[in-house]
Amino acid sequence: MGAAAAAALALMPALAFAQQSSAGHPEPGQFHLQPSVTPIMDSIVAFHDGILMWSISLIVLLVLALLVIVMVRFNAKANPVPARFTHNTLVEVIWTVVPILALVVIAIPSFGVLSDQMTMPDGERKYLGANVFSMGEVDVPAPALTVKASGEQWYWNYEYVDQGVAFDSNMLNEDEIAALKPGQPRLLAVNNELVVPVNTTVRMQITASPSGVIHAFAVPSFGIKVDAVPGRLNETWFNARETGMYYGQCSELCGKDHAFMPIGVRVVTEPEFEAFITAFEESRDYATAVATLPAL
Ligand SMILES: [Cu+2]
Repeated sequence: MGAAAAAALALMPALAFAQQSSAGHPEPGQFHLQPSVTPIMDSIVAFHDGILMWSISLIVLLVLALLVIVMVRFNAKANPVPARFTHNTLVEVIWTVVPILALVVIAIPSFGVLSDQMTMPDGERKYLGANVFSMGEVDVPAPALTVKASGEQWYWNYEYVDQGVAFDSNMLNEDEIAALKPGQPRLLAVNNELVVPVNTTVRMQITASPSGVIHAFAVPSFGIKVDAVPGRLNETWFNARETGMYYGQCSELCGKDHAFMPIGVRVVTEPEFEAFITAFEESRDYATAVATLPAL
């Protein structure tokens, strides 16, 4: 009892911290989704916290209640002579139709969110945002930047397509983090972050090296996860409303270093991004360009 209370107390600060934090990476003790900074992730959080949690909670309670009734009323002691019937049409219709209705209710907002994720904004289409039962009320501007992410073995290569500049992004080991970027999360920090502007729609083109394997590009705070397939260009988009560092990981079992090819996206202000991309275009050197940004 004492040990359980001590364990609960030990966990509480971690839970409280995880709840307040807006860090774009997982926290010890966290058990909710990572904080959202895009309209798509708003939809995913609303879908999860709303219809999905209510559905599964009610279903669990219903099944639990049925089990308790069966155990109390129909055990051998309480009910020594069981009924012999094997069919009941009404009950069979109910237990077929009710799950179908439950699936339909879940499917409607789910397909809406999926369609939002897969449809590139054109400046006119409305998105669901945090209200997955709206028929669309969130404005999203058309993409102003195109980035191609290519899954390599085992790191990511990013190309600013219209600017014609590219760079590799590799994971930092613990010694490198301590030396170069102290405080950044283990197994997520990278040497070269993908730099994008805040409040700007970014078109992400996702592929993998032609001689390579399938990876997947995923950033939880943005609500994006797209397969990176050799010879195929998949597309998705995001529009981040807060500056900061956001981390993701390869999300397709791709080989020996699958766990060690994290994705680091740094969202900066628009003037900072202008300075960065101008320096990148002129120097064609990532290190020179990133030197224009404030230290992380
Ligand atoms: Cu991979």
